[in-house]
Amino acid sequence: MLKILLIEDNKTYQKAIEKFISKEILFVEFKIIDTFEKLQKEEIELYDIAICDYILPDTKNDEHIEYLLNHYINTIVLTKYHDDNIREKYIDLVLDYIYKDDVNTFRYLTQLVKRYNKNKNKNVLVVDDSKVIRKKISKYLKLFNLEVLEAENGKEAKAILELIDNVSLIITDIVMPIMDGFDLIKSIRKNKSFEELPILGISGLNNNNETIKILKYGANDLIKKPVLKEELLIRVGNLLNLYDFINQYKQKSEIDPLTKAYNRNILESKIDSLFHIYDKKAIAMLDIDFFKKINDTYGHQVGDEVLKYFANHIKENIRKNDFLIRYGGEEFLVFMPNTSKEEAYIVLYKIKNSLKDINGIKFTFSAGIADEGETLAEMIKIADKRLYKAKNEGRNRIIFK
Ligand code: GH3
Ligand code: MG
Ligand code: MG
Repeated sequence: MLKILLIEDNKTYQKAIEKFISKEILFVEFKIIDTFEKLQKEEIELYDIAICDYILPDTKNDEHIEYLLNHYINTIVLTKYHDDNIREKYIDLVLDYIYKDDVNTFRYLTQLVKRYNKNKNKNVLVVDDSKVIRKKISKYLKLFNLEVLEAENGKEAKAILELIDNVSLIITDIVMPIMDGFDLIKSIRKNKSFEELPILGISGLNNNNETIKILKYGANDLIKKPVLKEELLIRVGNLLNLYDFINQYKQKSEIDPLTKAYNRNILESKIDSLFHIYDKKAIAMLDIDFFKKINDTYGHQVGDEVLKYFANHIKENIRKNDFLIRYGGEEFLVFMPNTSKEEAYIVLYKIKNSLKDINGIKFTFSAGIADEGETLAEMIKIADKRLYKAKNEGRNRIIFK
């Protein structure tokens, strides 16, 4: 739940802001107040973020903004004044400074708050040999609700990436000792698991030819030094939005909508690389017996119910680290890391013996298990052969030899 403290005396603005933001964020709660006096009675630490008008009926200057900042709440200032001095004074301290112009104000504010909310627990890796610049960028990112990891050069950055698997963005300087930004970007892009990881290059280079190389080597975007806070946060927001979108899309494309098991796409995108990480692993292929008859007798919809039940039943009996994949119509593959075929047999035996009737329909399955094979394709082939053997020997059995 995102808790917003909205300090605004204009009723129209109050309503519009609440309406715009509530439309985009599902779990959001507003507390709306309209004077500095009321603000001083609030328990500010209860809120995640403050959106604050620059002028309130009971303030002379900007004492209410000072007050918010002294209470360490991330604050967005709204103002009618396009005043450079005010902006200069606050821009480094508040999350953002937004002019009240037209409806675009609400759109921008909503996008900002939405991004802020999604940034929670997201890691950004900041790579720069200058501690001063690292601290400056970190400060801005933390205002934006992001977690920050720091590295002094490309080599350190790579070590962190190997250790921490949920980095959402890399911001990297180019000229650094030991390993520079060019080599870091190239080496990240070489690694398949970081294919989509967004990279923002920061260039202090004067040479355009060199600067543009940052993008050619695979950075997604680029800013020039000195780093301007608003530019940084807007570009960071755009990159994170894109990354979220790709991940959501990817996730959807890897899940079978009927059974919620993974589909075959995950074999190539994930299982293949896991296969080479684990020394010991097993693959089981399970296929429902005479499934066509179930469809023919009871109809396709009932067949679907049987499939859903079967997938669910398998899922309930395998470990968290195992992967259930719908390999074909009524054929499922289970990838089991750190498991021998004998151990896999025990799991499948349990699945077989605890299988229940569904809508009064009795059914069985046949399975083949393998832990031999140098490649994923080879191991699948061996398991599949054994499944075929199980079918030929009369079905309703599990074969691992
Ligand atoms: P066997 O014991 O040899 O495996 O026989 P079987 O009838 O199970 O195998 P077969 O491959 O002949 O038939 C599989 C059937 O599964 C045919 C197909 O229409 C059905 N099927 C595939 N996908 C779905 C689905 O998503 N829903 C339903 N209801 N049926 C499906
Ligand atoms: Mg079948
Ligand atoms: Mg089949």
